[in-house]
Amino acid sequence: MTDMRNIVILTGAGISAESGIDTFRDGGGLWEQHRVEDVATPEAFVRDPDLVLRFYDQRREAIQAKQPNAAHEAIARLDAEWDGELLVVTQNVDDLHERAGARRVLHMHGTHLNAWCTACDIRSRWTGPMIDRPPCPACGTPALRPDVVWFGEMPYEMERIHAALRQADLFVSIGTSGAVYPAAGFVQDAREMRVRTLELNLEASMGSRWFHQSRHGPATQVVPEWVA
Ligand code: BJW
Repeated sequence: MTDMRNIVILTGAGISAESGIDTFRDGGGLWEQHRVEDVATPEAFVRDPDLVLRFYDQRREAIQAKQPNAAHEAIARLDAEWDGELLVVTQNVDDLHERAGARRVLHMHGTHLNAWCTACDIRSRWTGPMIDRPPCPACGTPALRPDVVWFGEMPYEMERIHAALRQADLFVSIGTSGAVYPAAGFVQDAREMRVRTLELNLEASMGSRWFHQSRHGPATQVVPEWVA
């Protein structure tokens, strides 16, 4: 990495898999237990809010019991030591990057630690359940939803992500299937901007062919090896 100064790292569910958090599309993953249209779209929330809130309450509780793994720790180390620009763009709603100590983290699909009030549009820290329709801490209306990005909604901070990609020398994608846009398109965006690209994933992903280089293996192995 000697000739690299500015790095953008994209992470997906695979980086948290070895912490015991289910991925979405692997065998036994979340979408085998729930149809995506039933739990991860705004239409689903209108149709059956109890089902959606229960799904996210369970995941929020499960995530809080998990710990960062060696891959999160390696990225946190890199973040602390890297004096060039670095941005970790995570699709994950868990906070394992932050709990490992990473500082430069952007949650493009939101975070399980926030509630978003659909009445007053204020986001607030929220670690408890939402199924009992608690009032919004800002306006008092019982209209909270998880502050996560569902299909058909605009991911967060796209301008900041593209600005970081434009400045980048290296784009690294870790533990994501390349099935969900716009994140799946970042590698092509990076290539168009002549940014070097590297994929670290358990196995070949839908996007593998776009990367200059791919290294396959569990994140707890390949990420610390790459950072070292
Ligand atoms: C390991 C490992 C180990 C395992 N070590 N690796 C056609 C029709 C309809 C819509 C579209 C369409 N074409 C495109 C779209 C848009 C749509 C989309 O992409 N759909 C696709 C399904 C085709 N995208 C959107 O709607 C997005 N918004 C958007 O585009 O806005 C534009 C817009 C314009 C104008 C008006 C309005 C909007 C929003 C996408 C939101 C995604 N949300 C979710 C849920 C978030 C909340 C939650 O967590 O519940 O985000 S879905 C889910 O998928 C979650 C993830 O962040 C995301 C990506 O999943 P990820 O991380 O890649 O996980 P997996 O399971 O897929 O892969 C895991 C990988 O890890 C695998 O490769 C394993 O091999 C690997 N792995 N163990 C290393 N130990």
